[in-house]
Amino acid sequence: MRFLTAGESHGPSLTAILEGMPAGLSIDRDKLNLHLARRQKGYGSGGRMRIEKDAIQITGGVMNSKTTGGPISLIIPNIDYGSWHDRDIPPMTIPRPGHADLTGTIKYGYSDLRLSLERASARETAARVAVGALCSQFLELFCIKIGCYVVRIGDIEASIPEEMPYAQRFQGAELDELRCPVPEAAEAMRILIGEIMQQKDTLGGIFEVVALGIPPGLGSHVHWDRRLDSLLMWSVGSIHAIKGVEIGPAFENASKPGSEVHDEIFVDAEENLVRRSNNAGGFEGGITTGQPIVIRAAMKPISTVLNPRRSVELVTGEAAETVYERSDFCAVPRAAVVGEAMVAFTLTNSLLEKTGGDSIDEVGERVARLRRANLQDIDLDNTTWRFGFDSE
Ligand code: EPS
Repeated sequence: MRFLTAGESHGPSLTAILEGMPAGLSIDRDKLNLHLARRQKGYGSGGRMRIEKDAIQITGGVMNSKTTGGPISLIIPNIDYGSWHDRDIPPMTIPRPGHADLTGTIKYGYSDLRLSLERASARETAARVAVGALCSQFLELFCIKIGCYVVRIGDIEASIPEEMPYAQRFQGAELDELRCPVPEAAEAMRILIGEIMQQKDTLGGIFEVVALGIPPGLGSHVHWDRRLDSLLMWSVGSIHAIKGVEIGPAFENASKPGSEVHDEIFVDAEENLVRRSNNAGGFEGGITTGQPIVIRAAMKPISTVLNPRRSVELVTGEAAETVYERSDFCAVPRAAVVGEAMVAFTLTNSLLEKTGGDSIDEVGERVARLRRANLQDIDLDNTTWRFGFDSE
């Protein structure tokens, strides 16, 4: 499977084309729109979110609410286009530190920095969420559920009790404007964002995306670009302003001895091979263990800071301060929903790579036959064997 997006932040629309979805998947457009609305929530957004009311138009690959197997084309109109179309706008000549204004202009030789801004803008993530929402409808057929929540904004950390079930975390996140499942922490985050808005500054943070019900055996240890944990890190790391991604508590694990990190293996009464911890975040050797997949991502503070930053006027070469651009103050809750979408796409792709299948029925039969982490599914010879290569 693959997908492309096209469109500028203030252009007529965003477009996504998703190729490789099997035929026969029922698509609920209202549910897709719900995912778009989830991405638009979140205290700390700027004025743009009051303008846009994202809604999907499906213009290819879905007929009578079912996928045909053809490329699926999704369009999300930009309502704000109306206020930009055919207007004369002042030149933008002072690059904002942290944004793609300068790097994009150096690379593409633009005549105005705004050309960088238009495509670099995180507005593009609406199209990714549309794709991810479609993939989630596919994964739900196989009882795979993905959710996300915020664990840090600035220096406020939500200490989520380890025993809090994921379902409760997801539910708590859906009910909170900051997508934080710990109410006291959410309140502190809200106050902090309020202060940062007053100070005309911005904040980043950390979110978690968790996938439940994943069968063991997706991904592979045999080659670098087939390790599913690294594919997930890539896909989440590709989201605007994401500068770090870890699988499980990877950075915390790095300071502990192995005896405290690796998830010991036990057999339960039904002969399932089970773990009592999940420090591996759902992966061993780049392959899913069947445990929840846990991905954590660090988002830098939004780079459009209302407080002027020192920069350079590129026409004169003089030192200059950045000028006001409308933007968000904190977008971590929204980035979490985008993270969920990227994980949904990457896992759908991985499941389809494992099963193949052109129609949902074919995929369903093959998913049902996947090996599980159960003694019955493991067929070891238990005899001495010759370690040999035919290299001479
Ligand atoms: C963005 C700047 C803001 C954000 C935008 C991303 O838009 P504007 O420049 O129009 O005020 O609101 O995000 C969205 C519009 C969105 O839908 O997420 C940027 O520069 O990245």
